[in-house]
Amino acid sequence: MQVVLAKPRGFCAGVNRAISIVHRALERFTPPVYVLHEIVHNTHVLEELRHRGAVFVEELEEIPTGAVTVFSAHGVSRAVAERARNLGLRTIDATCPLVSKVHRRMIRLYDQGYDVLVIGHKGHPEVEGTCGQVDGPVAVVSRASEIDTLQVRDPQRVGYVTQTTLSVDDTEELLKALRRRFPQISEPERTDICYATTNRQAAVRRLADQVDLILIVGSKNSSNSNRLREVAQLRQTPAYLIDDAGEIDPRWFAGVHSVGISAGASAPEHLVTGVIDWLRRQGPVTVMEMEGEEEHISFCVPELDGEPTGLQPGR
Ligand code: 0CH
Ligand code: SF4
Repeated sequence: MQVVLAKPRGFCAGVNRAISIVHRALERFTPPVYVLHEIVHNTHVLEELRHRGAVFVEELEEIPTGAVTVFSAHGVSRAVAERARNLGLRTIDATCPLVSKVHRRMIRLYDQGYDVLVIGHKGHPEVEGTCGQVDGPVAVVSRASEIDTLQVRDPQRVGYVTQTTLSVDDTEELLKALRRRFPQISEPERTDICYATTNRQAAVRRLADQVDLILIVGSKNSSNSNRLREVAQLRQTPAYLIDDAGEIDPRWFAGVHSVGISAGASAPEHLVTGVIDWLRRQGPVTVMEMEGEEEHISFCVPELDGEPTGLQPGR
């Protein structure tokens, strides 16, 4: 079996930073450290952090007053940040700086009187956090078919922001439809889909042309990991999203001579190694990494040596 590893794959700068913030909070403050929502959408990351004293909750009301509370990489609404303050929580913001950048643009457009559309998956925490940067109602657009029926105050003053982990191809199609309906729409210089999402999808697109089967390592609720699986499937290459090697079904490999492996932005590299080890146990394999984009982006991790000061939403 020939194994080809996608490049780039796995952890992005925002995920590295968010996980490091939880580690640092656990070192600086007495555990438990609470995290509102999964810090990133990966079951293995959560398991490891739980083991060290992190407690993941979905509601602020589950957190005792005064407890150190980290907001996840996906970001939170202003209302959530304010409620946390009112509940006396000591908050630390692990929102990816690229998501915060989207928040700032959302606020700017809204303050300038635009109707802002949020392009993304309804109910996803990042989309909820982005919508919740402004007070007024915000329309979330998930597919092009929703565009015709959108109600706006002034078609000349419409803007949009997007979720950072969308499908590059689907979004381009959706934006074409949006530009047809609102030719004056205010656009960012480039979409808010981040570098990591773009690079990982491009790598899987190329990988899909080289191999018989693709395995994407990532959790089922990870939006960007699901998009990677779809990219492969759109190229007619069978692809499966797996949390780890334990989810591999040997029947997938009938007639397969080459397998590509990638990992979502929230999936640790040791899980990819685990998949390669599983393949080695089935028979001889050669492993190579494809040529691809070198990523040099990293975000600094706050020191956390003072008292957690809380989040100034959208600033
Ligand atoms: O892909 P999603 O947004 O579901 O999140 P993840 O799997 O936790 O990956 C990190 C992205 C965080 C926000 O952009
Ligand atoms: Fe940030 Fe992009 Fe990673 Fe999301 S996927 S955490 S926006 S770098």
